[in-house]
Amino acid sequence: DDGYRLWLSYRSIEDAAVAKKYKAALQTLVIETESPTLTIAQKELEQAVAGLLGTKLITGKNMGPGTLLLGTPKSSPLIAALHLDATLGTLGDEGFLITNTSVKGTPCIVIAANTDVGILYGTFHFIRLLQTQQSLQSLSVASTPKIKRRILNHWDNLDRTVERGYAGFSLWDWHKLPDYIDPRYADYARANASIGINGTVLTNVNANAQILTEPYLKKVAALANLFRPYGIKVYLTARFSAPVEIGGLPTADPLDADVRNWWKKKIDEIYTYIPDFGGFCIKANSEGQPGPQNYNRTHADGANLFADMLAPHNGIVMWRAFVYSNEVTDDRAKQAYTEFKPLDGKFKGNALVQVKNGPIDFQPREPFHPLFGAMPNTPLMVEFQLTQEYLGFATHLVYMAPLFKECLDADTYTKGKGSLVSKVVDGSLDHHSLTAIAGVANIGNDRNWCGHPFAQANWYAYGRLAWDHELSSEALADEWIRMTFSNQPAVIAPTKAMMLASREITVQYMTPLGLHHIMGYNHHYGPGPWIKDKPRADWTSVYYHQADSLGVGFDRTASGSNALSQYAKEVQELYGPLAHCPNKYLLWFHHLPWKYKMPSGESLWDALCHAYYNGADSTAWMQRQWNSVEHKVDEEQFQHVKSLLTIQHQEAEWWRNACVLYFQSFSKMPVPAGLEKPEGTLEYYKSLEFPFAPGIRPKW
Ligand code: BDP
Repeated sequence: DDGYRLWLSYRSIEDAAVAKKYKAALQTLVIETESPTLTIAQKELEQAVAGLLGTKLITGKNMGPGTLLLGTPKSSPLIAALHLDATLGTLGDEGFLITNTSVKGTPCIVIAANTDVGILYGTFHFIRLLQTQQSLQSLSVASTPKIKRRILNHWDNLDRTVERGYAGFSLWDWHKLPDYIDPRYADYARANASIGINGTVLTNVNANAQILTEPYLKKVAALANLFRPYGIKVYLTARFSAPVEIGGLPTADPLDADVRNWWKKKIDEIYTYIPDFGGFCIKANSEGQPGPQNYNRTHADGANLFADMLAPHNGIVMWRAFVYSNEVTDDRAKQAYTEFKPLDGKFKGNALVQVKNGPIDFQPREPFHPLFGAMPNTPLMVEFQLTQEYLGFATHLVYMAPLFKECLDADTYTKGKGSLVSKVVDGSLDHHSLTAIAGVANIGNDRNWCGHPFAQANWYAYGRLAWDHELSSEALADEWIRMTFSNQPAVIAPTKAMMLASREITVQYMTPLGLHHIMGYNHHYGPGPWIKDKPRADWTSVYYHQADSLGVGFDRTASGSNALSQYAKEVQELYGPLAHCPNKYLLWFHHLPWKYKMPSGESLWDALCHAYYNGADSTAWMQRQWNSVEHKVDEEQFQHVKSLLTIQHQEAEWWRNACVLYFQSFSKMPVPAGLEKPEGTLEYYKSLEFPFAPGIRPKW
């Protein structure tokens, strides 16, 4: 198994008793009407039954023994006769119902919804029940997504390189589109539909205006046509200066009449090719990208230009809040809030502000972004990064559901206790009906899509959480393991334990106790706490850890940058007083002496060392967990993961040694008793800097 089939591998069910029951229940598929979406559902069920049970599902219009009945009340008289309206009425456009019932005296399983796409989601849910070997008795599933737009952001360039992509080149073969439709596009769409993802931004946030030209729009339309029956809308990134670059105008000022007219025409044109085009995701005035501030206009002026032109077509604009400025010397963690908070209420109704989970940049651990809850009059969406830019690329095994959940479950307290980030994002806290979530894709044209076999779990968990953020990391790991590898308890238990611990372990060996942004320069791979003297202070590591002979950490309390003041009072109380601040955010909010006494009684220095050693040692534990499943999972997958875990273990020691030696050069304190001294010298680790990552792997 090369991993191509993802979690939809449909391996044959070994448990004979389960298979027997399933075979009896799944002989006939009844679909009374045809549509492209229903045909996809039909084919998927046929494929699943063939793979899981080795039998053929007969599709037709007549009920028989072992029938699965699919339909909407509108398209299926049999479904209409079941009078499911009360339940269906609460399920919206995408929700579904799965239940056991009987039709004209024949017992059957029904998947019903208000739309064909709802049926498709219900179908994938039903297949998941089979893959995870759930009982088909007393089925009663009614499910509807909590967030409306569940989107992947591809940072894919038109030359097929992928910014921060570690799984090959872009899936989008722009050169051969629109005439050649790679069969892989359909598999991409299937995978997304199976977890409820309903939108994809095809292009990099660092945008190229060429995508908005006619030849490219025809290519985009071909993808949109293919994705449509899977319930997936296509979105693009818009380069703010496009009116100048491809429109020949002297300015891109969002209030200039010619500029507005240019965008209006361009957007109208897009809708002639793609009538259900989703809209734009825009990065402006950030890291050198052009934006409204080039013309002394605000982010709201910029976003509203697009919102105005997209509104007649029901399109939306997702305006990113990832901004930090060269000229501003204030703490980078504060800048998005400083710029956006005053604009609350100034955005048009079809504009959302897209906010990264934390205030800096997708670090192994960050507290939630202070904008969540702070802009009640603006729909905010959260942006997670599935591609592991700061988490060891596609080489380290890091199951990210706990990271997503940590943010979603965080309490902003902006409307009292229980004002969770998830409630800001799903619109329930501030009563927004336009809701969205974005995940920066970890997908490329590697045969196994994501590079690391376990990176698929992050795509999976992201989609499932976008649908229902109340699902637990554990439940999602459980499902994914069963669907991807095996239903055997001897596989599930160690694999799940390894997955669930992996993010915390990674934090320990990379950035424990609230440290952040101390990785290699530019490529962001490997340790680089010594990085300094770069074009911007906030591109260095020393800016973030502030280590000196006295102590370490970024003081973000009132005695420092006071970034803490951007949070609600209750949050300030949690992280401000040292007595309350949890270890995980200690050095994020505080600069502390090396001898500071931790709650455990040990010194900060000792605690830091212990964290690094625990983290690195735990990667050996991960190896042991995985070794225990040998011969119980596919051999090719086993060997692949095993090799990557060996690299991860070596690199965890690399992180540990480099960071301990570096911080020791300030603390001047010994590595605590019982821990072996790091091998090599600090100079050696510094010499491992390389321009492209991953480069030479350290050997000691
Ligand atoms: C940073 C990446 C950079 C992205 C930027 C963004 O290093 O490549 O362009 O985020 O999100 O994490 O715009």
